[in-house]
Amino acid sequence: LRALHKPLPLQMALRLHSTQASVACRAVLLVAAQLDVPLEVVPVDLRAGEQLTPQFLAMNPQHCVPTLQEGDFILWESRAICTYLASKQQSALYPPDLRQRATIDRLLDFDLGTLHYIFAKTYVGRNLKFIINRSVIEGKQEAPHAEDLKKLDEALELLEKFLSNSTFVAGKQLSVADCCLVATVSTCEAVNHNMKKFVKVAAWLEKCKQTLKGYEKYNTPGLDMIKTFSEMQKKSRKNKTATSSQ
Ligand SMILES: N[C@@H](CCC(=O)N[C@@H](CS)C(=O)NCC(=O)O)C(=O)O
Repeated sequence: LRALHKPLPLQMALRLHSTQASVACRAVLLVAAQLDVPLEVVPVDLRAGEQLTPQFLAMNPQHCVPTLQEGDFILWESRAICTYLASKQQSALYPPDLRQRATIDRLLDFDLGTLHYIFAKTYVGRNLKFIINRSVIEGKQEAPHAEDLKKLDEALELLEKFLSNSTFVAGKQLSVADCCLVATVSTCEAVNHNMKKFVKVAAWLEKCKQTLKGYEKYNTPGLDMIKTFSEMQKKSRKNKTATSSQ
């Protein structure tokens, strides 16, 4: 069992197949930056379908980014990549203490299954086909549904509660869960979701923006792309409403 906790040498190059606008890719890049682990980023153009090429599918049949490549070891699912990198480095971002780990896992699962899930359903599309879904680019995206907006607020309200007496999402220490949730919550902000009532969330996000290494480099450019998509969608919906009422 002890061997499980031995740090593995980071000899092999770590390659990350990634797309800048992706929440999941930004989370991994933020974790790698906190760990000072160099990643060779291989950009994947999802709109051009680069994730559907035979080579990509041979590596990852689920055809998604981020995908980590370390020699012949391939790993996808951003949160699994984050915990793998932090464990490999024996980092306090994912400490060995079982209860601390379990708490961090709870927050990672909350992000995957609750917060990010409802964010994507609300703002990306009810069919959850991100970016490659041309309707996003062509502005054919439906406006957010009221019931989804309500569920997103409920998820943010839960995060507000989790932060009520803790500095970071899983306690006093920064963890991989903060990096993942920062990527999601900053994207809620980028699409102009009304965040005003979530005071603790706003304060935590601001603290993370100020303190996370590489925040500007790894999160901001993707957020800027999301802002542009979101504005395009809103404009196109407005134009459509104006045309149909003429
Ligand atoms: N749960 C996965 C989500 C991965 C995912 O859906 N990635 C999207 C971009 S955000 C993607 O690669 N879509 C392309 C496709 O599915 O073909 C994670 O956290 O890594």
